[in-house]
Amino acid sequence: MRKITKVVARQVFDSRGNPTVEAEVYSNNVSSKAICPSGASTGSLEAFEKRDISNKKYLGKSVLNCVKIINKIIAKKIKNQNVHDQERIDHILIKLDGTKQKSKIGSNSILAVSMAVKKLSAKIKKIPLYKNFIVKKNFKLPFPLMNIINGGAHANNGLRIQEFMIRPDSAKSFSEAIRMCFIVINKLKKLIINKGHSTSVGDEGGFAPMINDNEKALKLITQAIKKSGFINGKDISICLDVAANELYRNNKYSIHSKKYINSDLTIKKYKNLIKKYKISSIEDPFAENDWNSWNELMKNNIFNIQIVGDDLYVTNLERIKIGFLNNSSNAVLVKLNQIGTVTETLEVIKFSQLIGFKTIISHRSGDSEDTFIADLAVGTNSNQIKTGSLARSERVAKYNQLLRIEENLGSSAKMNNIN
Ligand code: 2PG
Ligand code: MG
Repeated sequence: MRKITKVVARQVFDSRGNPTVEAEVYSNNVSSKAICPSGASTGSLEAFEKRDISNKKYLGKSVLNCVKIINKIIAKKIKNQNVHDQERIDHILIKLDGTKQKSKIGSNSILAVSMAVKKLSAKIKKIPLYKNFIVKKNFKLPFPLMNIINGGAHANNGLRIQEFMIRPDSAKSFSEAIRMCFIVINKLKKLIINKGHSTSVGDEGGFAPMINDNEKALKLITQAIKKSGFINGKDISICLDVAANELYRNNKYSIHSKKYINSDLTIKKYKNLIKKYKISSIEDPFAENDWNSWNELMKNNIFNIQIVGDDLYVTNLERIKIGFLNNSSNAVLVKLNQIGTVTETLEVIKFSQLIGFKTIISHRSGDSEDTFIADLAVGTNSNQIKTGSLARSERVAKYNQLLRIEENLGSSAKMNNIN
């Protein structure tokens, strides 16, 4: 047993330049710190992110109340607790809040502390963080879902689909996976320049060229894969995050163009895209409460692609149970701050793996230098990790951490299964 002796918090900034919470947990003279990320396209049932909306000094975005809550309330509550008893500490935090969506003290106050505790426990045990989760041996590296073109709420280019990603399916090692993505990104950059577009990047580091047609983006990516000497659908496959919550109105969707169409037609158009561009994964193809359309797509999943629930599940066990019974998806996106504690996140991962869902650990569009999710992906044998492009240091930091983990594992390092 090692006791927590001190907890301090401060306001720092995320990759979009917005204030966020950093917590630092101490056991005597050893300490660890963690930073809470923040989303832009959020599910309505996500844990609540507390901000000082009436404090105009930071345009209502500061988190100074969270800092106060951690320093004055949480610190007292978890002082003297055993740093290795993550579940107990997380339950103290959950109880302290007492609301369903952690709206009283804020999921951002809670999560920053929860993650810092996990890190401190690993530090005290003198083990790498990835060894302090569920898996104890035969660690596997996740496949990167690398976001190379940004649209939707993550860029202002008019692209309707939020994330166009590539997954290096034939990679035999994590470093090879990154190399393959690196090549495609470089070829894509040239193609974008040749078309006269800007190569500036969006929130997650993917290019954000001023094209407003999904198929134009898909064509560019297909060409880049070909120019790289890879086969689309075999070496590299294209994956999408539609973030359909943002494109839903009166039971209709405006995913494929500005026009709103019903979900049957939307599914038909999805099927065409899947076939034409060999798409192997679609996240949030429908809105968070449109369970019927999710089920229709699964029933029509003739190419057996990965269907991922993000805003649908919001990393919430109860929602995943509904999705399982409803045959809504075959994979789940896992975001710590959607639920708010490390313990609840691990419960979601364990249950999802038990029912045969693929688990994909994810960053948020507002993220930081904190690399916690890289270790979490390996420590839970999650199949994939979604953490942006090979650009913007907050994204690259996670890939770099995974390269270090691969090196640390040495010859025992294996890639996870893609199917
Ligand atoms: C998503 C995420 C991360 P945000 O929709 O999957 O890519 O975006 O953090 O804005 O919700
Ligand atoms: Mg998403």
